[in-house]
Amino acid sequence: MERSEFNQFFTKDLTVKNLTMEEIELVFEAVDMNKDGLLSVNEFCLCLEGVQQSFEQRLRAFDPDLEKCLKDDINTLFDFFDTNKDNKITIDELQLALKSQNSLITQFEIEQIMKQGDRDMNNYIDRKEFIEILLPQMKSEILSN
Ligand SMILES: [Ca+2]
Ligand SMILES: [Ca+2]
Repeated sequence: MERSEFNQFFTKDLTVKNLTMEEIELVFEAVDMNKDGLLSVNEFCLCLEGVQQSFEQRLRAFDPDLEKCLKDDINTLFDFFDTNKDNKITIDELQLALKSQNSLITQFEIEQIMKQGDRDMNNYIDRKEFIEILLPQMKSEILSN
């Protein structure tokens, strides 16, 4: 996924008007680990992997306003994935959302992402799990800059 596609994903496909370009950039930077301006499946998986211990201390002192802003972004992303709006992301919804962005993604890769995201193993990713996965990742990315 290229940066421009990612931006489009938020501004056009998602029809979200309350996100600023800066916030979108922030999300992209957080996910694009190797800074090549492209999102790979690996980066998406990594982004789902969760907390890095070394950042925990600094995370506690994290600006609550920025945290709220990040949570809003993650909630927006969750709503995009949760197509039937039942506050659960099933493997089918995950597949649909990811395939719309990357038609080459395999079933195996989608299952891996699901496995990492579904922490209580009830076969769907709820809003809390989604935030738990993405928030620490985005925070640590900001703190490391
Ligand atoms: Ca759903
Ligand atoms: Ca779950």
